[in-house]
Amino acid sequence: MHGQQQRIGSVELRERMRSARRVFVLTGAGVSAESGVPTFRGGGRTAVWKGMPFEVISSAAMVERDLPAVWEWFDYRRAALGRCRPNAAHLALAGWQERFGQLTLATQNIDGLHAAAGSREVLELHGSIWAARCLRCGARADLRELNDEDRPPACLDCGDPLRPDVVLFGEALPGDVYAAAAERAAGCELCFVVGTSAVVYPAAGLPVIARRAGAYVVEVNPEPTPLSELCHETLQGPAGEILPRL
Ligand code: BV8
Ligand code: ZN
Repeated sequence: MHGQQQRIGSVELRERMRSARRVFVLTGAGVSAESGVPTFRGGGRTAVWKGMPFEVISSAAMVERDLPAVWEWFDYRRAALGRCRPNAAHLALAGWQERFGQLTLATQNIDGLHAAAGSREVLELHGSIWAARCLRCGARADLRELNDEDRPPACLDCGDPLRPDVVLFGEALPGDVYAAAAERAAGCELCFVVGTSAVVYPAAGLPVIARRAGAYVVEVNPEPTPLSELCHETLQGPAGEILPRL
């Protein structure tokens, strides 16, 4: 179909989208699915790599036990991501920056595709696959610029091993990023929950904060999630088809 596609969502949602000034969006792996990035859960399956559920390989315990294996897992995913481009969902959300007075985009994704689509000041709750940090001194490195084939690579400041700068299971989220997201969630009028299975905490608690503070909460996902009941409205379908029509 060409031209303007038919709008979706309730009359109430359209009215709220017209009047809302503060909008909060939480995204998960599903927003990148149409870019070819595999999700972790959904469709009744959970990701496994070399026989390990991803909660095992992506864990704080595995950094202690086998850091080279953790690097191998993230190198594999980074290589696959190099071929992925932002999709219509990322682009629609980037366009929302101009549409609403204050748009806060918080993502659980580490793929950097929101920024690639033009979103600014993305709150990356789980870090970035394109960054590394030193186990000893905490210095950060941009993996797009680091020329070190060793695994683990060495810190340019102190020589100690680097690790991927992502939040693994059993690790705290960056406090300032989470605090900023929680504050914006508590202050928003309209909250969208897009492409997340909503089972990983504390990120999945952000829409709950928004709802308790009085926001209108809308879910975009082809499947129901534990948060669906809490939402005022659920728009069932792929984010790349739904978001451009809102
Ligand atoms: C912490 C980076 C404490 C690494 C990831 C409360 C209760 C129970 C357990 C806990 C709890 N609080 C904390 C925990 C423990 C744990 C947790 O939540 N476990 C769960 C699983 C039971 N949480 C933690 O460990 C967190 N840390 O609590 O720290 C602490 C405090 C102080 C000091 C020390 C410690 C840290 C969690 C971070 C984990 N890191 N990512 C990596 O990528 O390898 S998590 C991982 O899941 C993903 O990376 C992603 O970030 C996250 C969430 O997944 P989703 O984005 O939702 O993706 P998923 O695949 O699950 O779902 C895809 C969805 O998309 C589906 O619903 C599908 O239907 C939909 N979809 C598909 N196609 C489309 C679509 N939607 C739209 N359009 C489409 N086309
Ligand atoms: Zn260092």
